Amino acid sequence: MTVKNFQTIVIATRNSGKLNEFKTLLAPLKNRVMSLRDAGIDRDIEESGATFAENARIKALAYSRLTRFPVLADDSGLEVKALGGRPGIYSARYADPDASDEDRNRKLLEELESAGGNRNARFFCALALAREGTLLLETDGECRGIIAGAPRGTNGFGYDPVFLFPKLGKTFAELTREEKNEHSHRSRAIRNLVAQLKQP
Ligand code: ITT
Repeated sequence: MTVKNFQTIVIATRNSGKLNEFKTLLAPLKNRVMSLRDAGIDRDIEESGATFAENARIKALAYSRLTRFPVLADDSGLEVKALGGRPGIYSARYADPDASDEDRNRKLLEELESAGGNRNARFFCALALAREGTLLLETDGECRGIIAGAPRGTNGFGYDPVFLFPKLGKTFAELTREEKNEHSHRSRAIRNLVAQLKQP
């Protein structure tokens, strides 16, 4: 199986920040990248798994039963050491359902302030590729960093303003799109996926 077998890939996410990153990261493959909306899918799938990998698999398999195109799903999030790995798989659901990214970042900084201790963290991304109810591939990628004292930067999405990437001395929200796409958990997971797709 090679990536050339897939003229079109549906990206199973409703998160526009993720979708934009996938479009850029998958551009070199020259496959057509469709969103769920492009594919006419409006159902939401419950993320009932206990790990990032399980949730990615659940989303990829469920959405792949609703289209004839292969489906790539991402489950990702931020794990903070001093918070015992939280928010982790609950990163999107940390704080109230109608909370904004800013609200979640504020809550994280406050919680970390009271927890004290070290501010080490990592972003993790699990990917699953499925076609018509069959799982084809799974990969993951991580990026280690430190939670900043206060939000910085306006690029990216989600927890990017509070995630300091020590190698560049900037938060992910201060990186250009190209810089984030070179180092992020998602780009590492995609590189792993492409490498597996290229295997004979
Ligand atoms: P889909 O399930 O539709 O893909 P979602 O936003 O609910 O969208 P997840 O359940 O995987 O996706 O939650 C991931 C959350 O983790 C996301 O909402 C962000 O808050 C955070 N996150 C993941 N990747 C991130 C990144 O690259 N930068 C900043 N925050 C990120």
